[in-house]
Amino acid sequence: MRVFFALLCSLAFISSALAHDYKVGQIHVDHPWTKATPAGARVAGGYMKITNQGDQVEKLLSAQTDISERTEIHEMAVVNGQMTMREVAGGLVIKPGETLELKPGSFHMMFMGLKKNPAEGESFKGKLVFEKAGALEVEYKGEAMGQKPQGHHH
Ligand SMILES: [Cu+2]
Repeated sequence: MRVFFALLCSLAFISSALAHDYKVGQIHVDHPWTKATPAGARVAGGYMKITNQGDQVEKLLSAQTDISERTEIHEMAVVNGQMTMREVAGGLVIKPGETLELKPGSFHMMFMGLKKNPAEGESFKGKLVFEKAGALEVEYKGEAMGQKPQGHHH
């Protein structure tokens, strides 16, 4: 029985070490991550889940990281029948009670002018700035490269 509990405790410890989430004001940010990119890549995408637990509209105004010269907040849009991405104008809106997932093929962060290529298993620091909640320091985790390269039409 004792062994069983010890095992349970260590499993709980491992899963809490893997999950990472952050909170500022009424904003909850879950699991910021990036897809590992090959050496030489100039851009990388950043993803996470943002939940607005408040009763007012919140906006993600800007973001930055230690590994990029600048970071843009992008959305996907169809232009002339082709899927392209563009910068979100005026900040990314998160409605009260909404969980917005930044993920490949949808809203995402774009790390531009990479100073370092994020590798699988590595993490790096970043900062998110919300209109009402203010600044939040987060850590992005590098996860395995996907099978197909991301389409970039900048
Ligand atoms: Cu993009």
